Amino acid sequence: ALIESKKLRIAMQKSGRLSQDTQALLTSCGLKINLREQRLIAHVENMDIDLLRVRDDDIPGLVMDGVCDLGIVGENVLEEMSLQRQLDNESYDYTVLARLDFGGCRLSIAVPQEENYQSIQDLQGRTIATTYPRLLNRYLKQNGVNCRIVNLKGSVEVAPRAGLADAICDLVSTGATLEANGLKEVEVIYRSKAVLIQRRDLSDDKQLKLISKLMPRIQGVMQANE
Ligand code: PRT
Ligand code: ZN
Repeated sequence: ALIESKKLRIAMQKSGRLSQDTQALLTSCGLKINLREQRLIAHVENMDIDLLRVRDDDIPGLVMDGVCDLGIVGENVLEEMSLQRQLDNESYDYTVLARLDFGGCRLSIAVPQEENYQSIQDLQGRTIATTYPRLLNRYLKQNGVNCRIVNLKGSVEVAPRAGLADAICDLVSTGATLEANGLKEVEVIYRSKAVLIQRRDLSDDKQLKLISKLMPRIQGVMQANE
């Protein structure tokens, strides 16, 4: 068969903000990883595990479709994808095995600094640029606010200056990017960390046993980091 391997497949971000911490976590759990090559698949030398190194945006779908058994991804990306799949009537099943201690950030609405912002109601009828249209839409609905949402894949923070939007909804960690673009954070709509997820229909005994062996190690590594 094309997909004959019973190896446990873990999807992780290939290069980006989660890559190093993910790799460090797996290494601390005892996985001997050979990432020298810039390849899609990295074999774990001492366990029946393959690492699939992909864009973070692809990780939720790979797990929800059962193509990968585990995945490590930001809750922001995971939740946005779940909402999208729910709306599209596609499967969006997964189990969260652990909330990890890295990748922390918040998804926030920001407006130009000179704006006299009082409450979310001030955004009624305005235009907001974001990479997270469904998380934003859910928040606006919950607050009874109607906005026009402009979906941008990148450079969201320049949208107000470029005249594309009145406000933005983007990830924030230190706030330096907002500051540098003359914006101020006015609403936190979602708090995110990296999570370890498992596909719902995983039933292979060997794979389940391997996961049961890894989980206490992951908890142990996180406790040691506290
Ligand atoms: O190539 P690929 O698609 O895999 O990566 P990516 O560019 O889409 O994502 P990446 O590597 O930037 O981020 C991966 C994940 O890290 C995100 O989905 C979040 O879960 C988490 N994370 C944590 C962050 C940040 N902190 C963060 N600060 N992701 C992005 N940012 C960006 C933010 O978009 C803004 O541009 O950093 C800027 C703000 O940072 P501050 O410190 O200036 O506030
Ligand atoms: Zn991405």
